[in-house]
Amino acid sequence: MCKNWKNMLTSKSYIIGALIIFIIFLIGFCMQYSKQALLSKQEPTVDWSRKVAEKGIELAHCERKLLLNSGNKRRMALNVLTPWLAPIIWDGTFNISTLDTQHNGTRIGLFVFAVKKYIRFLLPLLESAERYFMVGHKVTYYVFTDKVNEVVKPKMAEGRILQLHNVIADQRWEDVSMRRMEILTIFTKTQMPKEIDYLVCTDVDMVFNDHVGVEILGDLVATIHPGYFLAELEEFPYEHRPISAAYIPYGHGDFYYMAALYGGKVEEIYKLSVSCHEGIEEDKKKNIEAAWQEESHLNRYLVYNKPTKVLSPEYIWNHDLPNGDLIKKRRFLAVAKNHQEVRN
Ligand code: 5GW
Ligand code: MN
Repeated sequence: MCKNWKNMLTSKSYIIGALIIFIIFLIGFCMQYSKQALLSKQEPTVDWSRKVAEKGIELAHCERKLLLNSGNKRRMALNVLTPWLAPIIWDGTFNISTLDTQHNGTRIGLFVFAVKKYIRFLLPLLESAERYFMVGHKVTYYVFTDKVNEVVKPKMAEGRILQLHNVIADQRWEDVSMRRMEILTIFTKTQMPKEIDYLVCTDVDMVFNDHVGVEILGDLVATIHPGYFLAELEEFPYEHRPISAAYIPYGHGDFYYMAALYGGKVEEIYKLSVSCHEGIEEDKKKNIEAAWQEESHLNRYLVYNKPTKVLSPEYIWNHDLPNGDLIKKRRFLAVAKNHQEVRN
């Protein structure tokens, strides 16, 4: 009896134990389920493409930080601030809707030269600008060409204007490229101050390939040359001959800027173009020409008149360049061209 009772007790306690465990499981399951149901009510869907994009931005920052901290290479361009505390614009460093609101009503000009065979690059540039450049803002395209009658107007959004201006076609390409500075000195003094707040100057053999908006606006803005963003100061192709007005002594300078994209307030571009044009004329009188024509003069100006904003190589890229893994967004691309064919 005593044994039986003992047996009964053990089997009973087994049943009770199992029951308790089952109840605990049941409570646990219910809690989990209700939590999930609650959560799914608060957060209906997760935008994974956005999450992935955010991770991409984080990763790009981490990669840049790692590179910044590693080795003895000069990697200033990977930073998000210059030593004079101007922002270097990389993806993820700005909130475009905040900036768009700040720039409500801002009038922006795009200055571009398309003479001789380079007229073929104009329509693709303008069409891509309609997709990506300052979308939603007031834009005036200032196109300078020797072939006004051949220009095909792209389909343009409201608030966007195309202005065509006649310009003579210089024989030498170096002169074509440099004449842009002379034309800028005239238009930034007379016409543009009445029509626009900021001017963006670009090459024509380019296409917009991703967002380029008001984040690039500032008093004086220049773009880091994508071929030299990891280069040492000594490697920059500045003009180093003291005889040239574009002279930059060894050891001076910060970045090598590319003349295919720069901009700023109209009055700042007036000052810049006057200085560069005067330098070009001084050199001409001495029968010399700077290493990279107006780009050399532009670089000289920017070494001694620091830009207030610097654009990362996201803003000028070329498919062939090395270290492209560091450039997640390719916003403005150089068009591949047959140099021999377009220049003759
Ligand atoms: C440029 C070089 C050789 C022969 C002709 C030209 C040229 C330049 C031209 O015939 N027509 C013309 O409008 N240009 C303007 O100068 C374009 O806006 C062009 O984008 C800019 C700079 O010349 P690029 O683009 O050939 O210079 P890289 O450094 O981009 O090759
Ligand atoms: Mn070009």
